[in-house]
Amino acid sequence: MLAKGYDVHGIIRRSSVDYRERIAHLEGRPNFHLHYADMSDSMSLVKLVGKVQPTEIYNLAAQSHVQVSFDAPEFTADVDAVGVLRILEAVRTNHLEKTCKIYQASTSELYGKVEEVPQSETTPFHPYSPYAVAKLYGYWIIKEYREAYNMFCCSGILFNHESERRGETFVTRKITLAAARIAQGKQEKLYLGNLSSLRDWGYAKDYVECMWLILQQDKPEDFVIATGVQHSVREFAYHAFKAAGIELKFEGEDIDEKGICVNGPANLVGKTLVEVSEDFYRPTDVVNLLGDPTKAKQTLGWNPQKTSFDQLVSIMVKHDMEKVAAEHVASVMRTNLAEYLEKGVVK
Ligand code: F7E
Repeated sequence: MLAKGYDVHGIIRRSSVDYRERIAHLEGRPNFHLHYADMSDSMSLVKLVGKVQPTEIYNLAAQSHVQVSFDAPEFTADVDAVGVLRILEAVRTNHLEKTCKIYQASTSELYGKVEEVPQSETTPFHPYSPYAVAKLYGYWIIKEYREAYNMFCCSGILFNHESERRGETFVTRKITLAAARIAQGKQEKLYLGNLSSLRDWGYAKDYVECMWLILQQDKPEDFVIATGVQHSVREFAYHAFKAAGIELKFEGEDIDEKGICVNGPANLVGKTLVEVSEDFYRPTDVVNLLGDPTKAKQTLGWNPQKTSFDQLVSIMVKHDMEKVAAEHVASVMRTNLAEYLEKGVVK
C-alpha cells in the first residue's frame, strides 16, 4: 500500500510488551501511522474511522490460529465475527458507506469438512472449527451489508498464504524454522501433528496484491484466492528440510510416523528428526483444501502461479537459515562481551 502511494493507517493493541517486529521497518515513514484501537472495542473503531476518514479498509485483524480457537472460542468469535460487524457499523456511523470500500479477510477454512474438491466461490461451506464458524459470520455480514446498504464490501476467500513473516506456530513456519535450527545444530527434533493434511499454500506477497485488486473493481464481489496446487504437511516438511541440506525419509503411520535423515550432514544421517505428537492434533481437522482460482484469474487478471511452491519453500528456508545464523552470531558476541567485561578486557 505504501509503495502504491497510499497513506496507511493501522491499528495496534496495547500490550505490556511491544511486539512489532514485522512492521518495524515501516515505522517512522511519513505516510505510515499507527493508532491504538481494538476489534473488541466499537467506540475505538468508530472514533478512528471518523478521524482518518478512510477510502479503503482492509480487515486482516483476527485471532487467526485455528487450534487456539478451540481454547479461546469466545474471544475468537468476538474479534473474528462481531469485529467485522463493528467495522461495518463504524463506517455507517460516520456516513462513509458511499466512499469507503471494505476488504474482509475471509478464509478457505469456511469449506472445512469439504463438500467438493477443488473449492470455488460456489462450493457450499462446512466450517469445522470455532475459528471457521466465526469467520463464516464475517463472510455473511459483509454480504448482508453489501445488499442491504449498497456498500462496497467484499470477501477474499484466501487459501493458506505463507511467507518469511508467517507466525512461528503455523505449520509452514514451524517447519522452516526447525529445519534451519536442526541444520545448524540448534534443535534436535521437530514435533508435528497431522502430516497427511493437505493444503493449497501460496505466497502472501502475491495474495495481498489480489486483496487490493478486489477493491479496485467496478462492482463489489467475493473471490477465491488460491494457487490451485495441493501438497501435504509431510511434503512441505520434506522440501523444507531438503532446502536446508537434509534429505528425509518418512516411515511408519499416523502417530508412529517418523522423518529420518537419509542424506545430509554426517552427524544427522540415520537420526529421527521429525516425529508426530498428539499435542498438535485438533479436535476436528480440515484435511483437504484445494482452491479453484479461475474467477480471480479471469476477472482480476491475477496470476496464481506467480510464486511456485518450490520458490515459496526456498524463500522461507533461506530467510530462516539466515535468521538462525544471525541469532548464533549475536549470542556468541553477547557471551564474548560478557566474558571480556568480567575479565576487564573491555570496560
Ligand atoms: O495448519 C496441520 C494442521 O496452523 C495447517 C490460518 O492462517 O490458514 C491458516 O490455518 C495444517 C492443519 O494453518 C501441525 O492440523 C500438522 O491441518 O498452518 P496451520 P491452518 O489451520 O490451515 C487459513 C487459511 C486461515 O484462515 C487461518 O487463519 O497443518 N498441522 N502439524 C499442524 N499445524 C500447526 N499449526 N502445527 C503443527 O505442528
